[in-house]
Amino acid sequence: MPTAAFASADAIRILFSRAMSDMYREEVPQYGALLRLVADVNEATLREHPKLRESLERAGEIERLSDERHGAIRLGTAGELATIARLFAVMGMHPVGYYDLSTAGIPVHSTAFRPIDDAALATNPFRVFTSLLRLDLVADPELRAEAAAILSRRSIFTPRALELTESFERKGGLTQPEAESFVREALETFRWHSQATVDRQTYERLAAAHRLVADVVCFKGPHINHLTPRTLDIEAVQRGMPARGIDPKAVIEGPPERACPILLRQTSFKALEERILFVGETGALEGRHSARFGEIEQRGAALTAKGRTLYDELLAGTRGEVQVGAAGAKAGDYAGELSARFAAFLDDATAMREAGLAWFRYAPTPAGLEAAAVGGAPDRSLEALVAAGHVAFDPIVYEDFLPVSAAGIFQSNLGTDAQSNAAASGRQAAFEAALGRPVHDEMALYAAAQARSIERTLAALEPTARRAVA
Ligand code: OOG
Ligand code: NI
Repeated sequence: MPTAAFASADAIRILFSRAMSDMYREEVPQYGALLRLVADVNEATLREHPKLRESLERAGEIERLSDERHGAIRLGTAGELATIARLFAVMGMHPVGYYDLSTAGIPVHSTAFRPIDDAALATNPFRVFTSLLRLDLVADPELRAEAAAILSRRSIFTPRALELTESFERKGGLTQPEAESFVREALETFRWHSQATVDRQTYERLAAAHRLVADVVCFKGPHINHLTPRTLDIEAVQRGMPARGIDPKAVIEGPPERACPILLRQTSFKALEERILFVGETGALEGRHSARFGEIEQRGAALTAKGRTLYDELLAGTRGEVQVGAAGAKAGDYAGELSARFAAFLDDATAMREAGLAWFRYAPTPAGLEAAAVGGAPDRSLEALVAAGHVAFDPIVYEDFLPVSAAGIFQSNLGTDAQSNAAASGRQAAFEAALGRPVHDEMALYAAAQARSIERTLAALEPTARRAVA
């Protein structure tokens, strides 16, 4: 049983997300420049769009916005995945969703660790997109065995981080000093190490199989490879990047610009060329590795299964028609085609709600509460209350990721913007076996959030007199 003596999971997550941001700003100075640009754009957007500000305020999104970010790591073994799940659990982050990147020719599968309940999300929605290398997709059996052997020799967690995680599991929490120590120790797993754990030939053989294989296998740990702030206007940030010395990738991933944003739009700046040192070499001979990059995102409405199917169809149609080439060739055609196709996706919250395309969070309006105080509306079904103006609704923010977008982000940072639609198949069962538990189904989480808000709203609009009697 958690007691008052324990730091809350939310508090630990806030500490960790800030510590991670500070570390990354030191490691990648451009990240600091990006944070400043995003803060400027968000401020201007809120000033110019009072309606947006109101809706974000109603949803409790304003407070979390400046602290909101996601990161990504790539792990090498099932054991690493199972253990990181335990560390994230200390911070109230749980695996949600399964992402199969192999369909885009990337040898990983992934989940997102994030908070899942409304209050935790509102407090701080820190997410980590976590991938597990699929060595089964390395064709050469000898190289596969060699990679597995190298990975089996590393330990990516500090002994103290493991000890504190065990203590959390045993006692149900960490005291404040333990929590602070946990954050410092857990951070070590995400740190960049410029010293490779292998010699140059090994690195090159692994990189030849796939650059991602080298990135995962040749280092001491799963360095955080980006941290992504959330912007309210991704077009403005994309346009503003060059003036601040940041070189963005060619196309914004995800849906096109809309009046009512849906899901997730993302863009990134190119990976840094890092100087690395191989085993057996001195500083005189340096290697080069690109691992870390910058990304921004704009979040919109979480879609229902019906909305998501339509999104997937429209996106696939666009990508079938225009394929963006290396170095962003045809990026303009792609954006045009995307907008044209998405004309078929209703762009208005009321219409999207009526068509069942998105999830919504309902709340009583002041008029509704007044009416309840004097006996309530005659018809208290949700739809009647919405029609009477007694209930307002706002889209529920999408808290997850998109596999096609993620593939685009991976690819642009492996040195190409060329889109790829290659195929292999996912192995969710194997992933969950490695994780040691099933991932949460994101659709079920959104459906539950909507249902809870309806329940609360209807309860709040019960006529006051009747509530007093009951
Ligand atoms: C993860 C890329 C995916 C996103 O925002 O979709 C991602 C990686 O490169 O490891 O972070
Ligand atoms: Ni990302």
